[in-house]
Amino acid sequence: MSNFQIKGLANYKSTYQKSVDDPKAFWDAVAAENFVWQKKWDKTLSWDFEKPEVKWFEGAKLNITENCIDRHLETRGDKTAILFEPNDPNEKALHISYNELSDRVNRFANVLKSNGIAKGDRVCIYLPMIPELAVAVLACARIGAIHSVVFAGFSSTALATRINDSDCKMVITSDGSFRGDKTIDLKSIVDDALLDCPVVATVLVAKRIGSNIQMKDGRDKWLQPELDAASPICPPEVMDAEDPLFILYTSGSTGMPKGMVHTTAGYMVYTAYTFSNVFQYQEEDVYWCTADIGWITGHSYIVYGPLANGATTVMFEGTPSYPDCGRFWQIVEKHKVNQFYTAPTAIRALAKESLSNVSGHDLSSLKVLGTVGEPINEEAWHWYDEYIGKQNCPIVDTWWQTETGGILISPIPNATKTKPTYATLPLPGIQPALFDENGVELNGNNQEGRLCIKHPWPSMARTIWGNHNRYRETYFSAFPGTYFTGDGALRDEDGLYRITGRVDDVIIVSGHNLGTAPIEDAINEHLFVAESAIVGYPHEIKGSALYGYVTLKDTVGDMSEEELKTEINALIAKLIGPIAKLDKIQFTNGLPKTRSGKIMRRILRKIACGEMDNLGDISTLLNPEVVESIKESALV
Ligand code: 7RM
Repeated sequence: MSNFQIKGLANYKSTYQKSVDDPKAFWDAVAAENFVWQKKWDKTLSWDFEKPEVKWFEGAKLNITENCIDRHLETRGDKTAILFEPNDPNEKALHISYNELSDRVNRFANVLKSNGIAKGDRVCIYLPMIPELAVAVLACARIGAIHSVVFAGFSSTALATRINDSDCKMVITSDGSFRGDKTIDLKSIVDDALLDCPVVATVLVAKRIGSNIQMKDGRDKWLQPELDAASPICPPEVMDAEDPLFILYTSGSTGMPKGMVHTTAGYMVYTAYTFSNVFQYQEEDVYWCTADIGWITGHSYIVYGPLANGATTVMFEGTPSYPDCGRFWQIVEKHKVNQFYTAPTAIRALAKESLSNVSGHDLSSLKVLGTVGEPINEEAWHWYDEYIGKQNCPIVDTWWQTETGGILISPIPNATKTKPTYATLPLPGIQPALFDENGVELNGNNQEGRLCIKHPWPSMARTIWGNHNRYRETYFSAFPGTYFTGDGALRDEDGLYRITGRVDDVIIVSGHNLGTAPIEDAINEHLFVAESAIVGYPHEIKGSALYGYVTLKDTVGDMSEEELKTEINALIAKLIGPIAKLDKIQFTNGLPKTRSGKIMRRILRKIACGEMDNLGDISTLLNPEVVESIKESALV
């Protein structure tokens, strides 16, 4: 892979420059030299951000599973492709080799076919983090069916909405799932959802927990007997570069979830390229991303990116706190994990616990640490650096979105420097720009504005399933001619980017623009604070005032709530300025979060504004129960 991995700052700079000067030539070379194609493309790129329309590698023919599986069999057939670590530490880990993965994917692909699934059909996958999930994803890709993975923590209502939006003909699920010391009855959630899904003809059921479930005649089938009867050979479907590979739903600020559509060739090229560079994966390494495959992070950096590189990718079924808060570190030690990729919310949760959870484990295999999903605060960044990385592992703070398909802004270990709370520099091919509210581009360094991307990259989503208008309006209308991310960012004196959060999280207090993230950072610096969230509420004089929700650690010494409030405000005044002091502070047992760990400020904002009865759908939250207790003691 000659031009694949960047080493050294000079190489980063020259590679980046080339990618901006001549994006087509740059991606042409990356795509030509590092993948197998059934036919090469006629045209590298055509694009129009007004329509908007983007096409990469038009005319090419390929199948992504040939790149993720078949091409590795000769040299890496016995190498572990997927290393499955079960929920229960006493259950044996499973090393699935590339040969075995090939066998499983081909059989599964044949099962899809024999159950009436053909190229272009949509298949909903609602599975826990077990090998069947990755295999089902790849089996769809093998035959050109469009997978729509729905995170197996979503409710039956949320599942039905997603199944119907894209008219899925089949659902793949399991009898249930293990999560910590609980089991979840997935099949009955599917049964409930399907009361409202007329198009679904078949449900394939993987056996995981061995519970006694209802099987509906003519619709439901156990997966294993089907796999056993299927042939282990299924020729890969010939796909066009721009054929859809998958749909993945992401929640908008309002209304229906958006079914982001990703296509085949560009997504493959970009996820493989960025995986290789951001994690600096080497042939013998073991790579672990703790995300769920139900999110884009799992699609791109558990399944497709790593497998396209012939990597060993860990799939963990369980949770960071079972059987205790040392589980992540125990797994790192057990499998000698080299690259570890997780979310700030997990880091903060574990940092809150006793250090003895970490210190008992040998973490010396680690080379690169990653974070994704939300801005990481200073305190969490330093804890990760010091206690997990032993100040010897670069932290790649990777900024990207479901819509972007792959990482756009991130440090590259051994090439570019890290800076706490900064995603730092754009990866090759990415042209970020900052704009002010009036649509004027902010040139030069030391600027803060709305983050846009000026030129297409191969893995950008091409549309919203069934609603191209919404795609245009959401991403291409605020700043015509560019892709608008919805995030704010600042560019420091050296040109490094720090993502400040969603732009709708900006609060204007007495004419001062305040980002929620820096205030939360300041609060989180307090020794006794575990986590916090800031929202604005209307104020007669200031326009908006600040309401802080603060979760404390288990130990707060002998301080009273009043003393704590005073100290928190003193800290904010010191770190940001008196203007950012909170008008109200409510101590909470937890903060409402999405299943992927993002704080739901929308709900907190409504509570702070006294709009308790109008919180919208909270059923898809990770912890809907905290909303009740926050409402009860709200300061309104
Ligand atoms: C990969 C993923 C996307 C939103 C995005 C940001 C936020 C993600 C970072 C981040 C600060 C980061 N996809 N975000 N990564 N903010 N630093 N490194 O999370 O579609 O689920 O979310 O997440 O606001 O727009 S996502």
